[in-house]
Amino acid sequence: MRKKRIMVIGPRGCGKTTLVNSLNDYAGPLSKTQDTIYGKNTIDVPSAYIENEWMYKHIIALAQDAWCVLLLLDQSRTTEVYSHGFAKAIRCPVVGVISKCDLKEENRPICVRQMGSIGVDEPYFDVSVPEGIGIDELKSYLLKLKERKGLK
Ligand SMILES: Nc1nc2c(ncn2[C@@H]2O[C@H](COP(=O)(O)OP(=O)(O)OP(=O)(O)O)[C@@H](O)[C@H]2O)c(=O)[nH]1
Ligand SMILES: [Mg+2]
Repeated sequence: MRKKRIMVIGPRGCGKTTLVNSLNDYAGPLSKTQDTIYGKNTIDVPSAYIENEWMYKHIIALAQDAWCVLLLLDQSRTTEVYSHGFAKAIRCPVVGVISKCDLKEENRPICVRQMGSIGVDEPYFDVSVPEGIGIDELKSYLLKLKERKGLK
């Protein structure tokens, strides 16, 4: 069986590749991600897949290669991009990540509300990779989740 990975989805520029690099212990340059990138532990999904509802089927298909999905919301920019209940269409666990938590703290309640409407259950992880916030908590949660799924 193909190795399962952590799939990362989210709106344009929300910090997917930054988070993916951290989950792969990789420090490299960033540029807009146009294609789906399979990393050591991760699948970095282009934002176009969630910005266009007709592309949702690609996310559902890619999720077959994932043991969990990190669904990102950008705390610095709260335009709604996911459709209502979207997370419920994904069969592996969906973990809510509020990225850029170092910016616009006043937007946190909006992000929490959006997570609920997308169908993501708590806990939500507030993360800022550049500021080193929340990443250790997220990693240890994922490790436990993986163990619980009998994957480790
Ligand atoms: N302040 C702040 N900036 C961040 C954070 N995470 C990422 N960034 C910055 O946001 C910009 C976009 O980050 P990326 O990781 O390329 O975002 P992405 O979601 O992969 O972008 P696309 O592939 O274009 O959709 C970069 O300039 C990052 O340095 C964060 O937590 N806080
Ligand atoms: Mg990217």
